[in-house]
Amino acid sequence: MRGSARLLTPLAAAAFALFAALPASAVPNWLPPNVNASYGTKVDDLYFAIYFIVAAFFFLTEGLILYCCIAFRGRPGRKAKYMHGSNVAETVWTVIPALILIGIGVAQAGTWKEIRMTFPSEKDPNTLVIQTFPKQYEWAFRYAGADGAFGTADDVYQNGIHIPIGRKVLVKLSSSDVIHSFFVPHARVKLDAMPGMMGRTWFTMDKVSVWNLKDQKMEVLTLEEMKSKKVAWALTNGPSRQAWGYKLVEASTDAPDAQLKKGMKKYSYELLTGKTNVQVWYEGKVQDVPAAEVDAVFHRYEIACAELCGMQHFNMRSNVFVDPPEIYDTWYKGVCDQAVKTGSPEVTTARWHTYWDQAHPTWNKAIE
Ligand SMILES: [Cu+2]
Repeated sequence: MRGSARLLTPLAAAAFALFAALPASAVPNWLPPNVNASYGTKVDDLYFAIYFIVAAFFFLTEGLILYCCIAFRGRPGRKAKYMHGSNVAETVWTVIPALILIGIGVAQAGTWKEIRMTFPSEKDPNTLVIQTFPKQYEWAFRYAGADGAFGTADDVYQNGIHIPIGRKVLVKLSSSDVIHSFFVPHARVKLDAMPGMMGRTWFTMDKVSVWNLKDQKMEVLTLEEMKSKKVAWALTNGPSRQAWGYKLVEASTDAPDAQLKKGMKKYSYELLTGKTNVQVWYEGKVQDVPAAEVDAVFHRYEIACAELCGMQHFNMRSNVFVDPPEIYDTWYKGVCDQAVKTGSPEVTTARWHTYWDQAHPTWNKAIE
């Protein structure tokens, strides 16, 4: 046993050092920036608390296995002993995990209640209600339109969403085929879309996503931080933008990692040919500036499907654009006017009418 103890000490020290080194070097890059102002921090805090508990026990148990493999390995003259088990050991390794589980259960109860059991009232004019009705393999969204009611002729149908910065967004979702899952990593929001059931989730996003043209990277900015930047629009930003200056060039989702590592960019924004001046959002209003002065382009947050829903699941993505309030209002008025003027194509609306409006009319009613 003396030899074993000599082995155990450096092993335990190495395991502990590895574990202790992890948070400093790896944690900051693991998660995308958290822009959910309502409860995002609480989600991350719980995530890391559980992560560290699991990681500590991982190193403890794997370390013990490794130790036993080496310390009790077969040697000439050493005989295996048979034992019937130990009631003390069984009790200890049952009670400790049970207590930890209960502890986590108690610690998360308040956050669970806040996120999953309390919802912003739909009757509050400050709550933005958006419905989503995904299918294999695309996201489909619906806004109430000018009359404020769902299931009416002026509803606005979109493939991606715009939301005003800082406003509470309530998403009502279902599915018309298999189970999908509405996932906005930056907002720490995830909820399954179940056929035949309507689920609700909500969040607030308090930062705008922009693509920094100089550094070629995504940045998240508060309205205050945005004031000193000249931010232009890109083609990807929705049909009602008239001031497009750039177009988004995106590497295909199946581009090999090697190619991306060799300098191929996941995203880049190119100035549209023939553009010398572009419209930007600067100092709180829309202005016209030479393209050379532009700092950044309005960029998207990703919506992903987090449920393995079929062969093209990996491709089932969409966008959230978080807009300054004035920009959102202009966008929303634009799409509402368009919905009244031209209506939405039958191919888009038929599925909603049959499987949402007619099958479940109560889903369109505002919940207090
Ligand atoms: Cu899906």
